[in-house]
Amino acid sequence: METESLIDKIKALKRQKQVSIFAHYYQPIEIQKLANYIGDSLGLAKIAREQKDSKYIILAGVHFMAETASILNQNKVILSPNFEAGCPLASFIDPKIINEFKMKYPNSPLIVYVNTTAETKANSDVCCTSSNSLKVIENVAKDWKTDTILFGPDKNLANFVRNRTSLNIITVPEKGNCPIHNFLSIKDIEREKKNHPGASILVHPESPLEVQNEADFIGSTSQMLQYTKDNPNPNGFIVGTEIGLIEHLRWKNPEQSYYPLNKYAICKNMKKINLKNLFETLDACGTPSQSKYEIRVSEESANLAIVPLERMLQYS
Ligand code: CIZ
Repeated sequence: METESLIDKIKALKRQKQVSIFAHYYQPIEIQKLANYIGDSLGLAKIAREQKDSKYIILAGVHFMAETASILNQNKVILSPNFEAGCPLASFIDPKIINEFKMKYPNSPLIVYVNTTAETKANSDVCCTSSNSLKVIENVAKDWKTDTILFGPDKNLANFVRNRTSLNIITVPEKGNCPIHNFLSIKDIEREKKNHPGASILVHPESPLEVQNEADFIGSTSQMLQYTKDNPNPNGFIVGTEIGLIEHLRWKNPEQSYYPLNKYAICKNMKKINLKNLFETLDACGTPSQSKYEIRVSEESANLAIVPLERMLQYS
């Protein structure tokens, strides 16, 4: 099918079947443009909760995002256009690894990043995102009355918080990382600074510490977006995160200039959602084929995983 006709069909089906499309900032721009809501995983999960009029929610993002939305909205049908859209960072931690660290540090709470499976969340104490990691960690230390905190699986996000608190943060496991952000380097910073003199440098806290240290601003996708609005720069912005956010910025705030810190920072998994599988998911809504796209978290896991997620929502 031609792209234009696929887009028209998606728009028509969305209206006809009362479906809301939620897209992450890292989604291909043509998917973002079809979404009812665009945001980070926390923002999308929160909006999903407040949604009253949609029968179905299609979550265009990687698997853990759809799972999180489903755990927080157990009475809603959450659909994913492609179950193969995984997150390599989430694979760095699992209940077995958690158990090893819990045996060593039995009295220390475990905070896990939202980029984790439902099983991992179910075995943790509190969850966090890159928007609220610092706030969550400080509140957990206070409430658990401890200065030793287990934190995983992203070693770079752990370094980001470690540099901003006096707490003893143990990374679980030691070397977890997002390959897209972890490969950003000082060389990228040097090259892009030369190419775009005077541009502000924004980087994601999943980037290596030496890259974070060169930034004018370190923040999550939604925080970077806000920063570009609050701090306009006629010389533009060098943006150190997945390319989807740069496409979003160019679309929504075209009066400013945005340059990728590295043009190869593309998450293959995020791009596994496309017009074709989005159309197929919409087409299946309300038919027996719907089950092929439905996110199902076991009741047991969902009831355990909702606890760290709810704690995070209270803290942030
Ligand atoms: O929380 C999210 O959605 C992720 C994974 C990154 C971000 O900064 O938005």
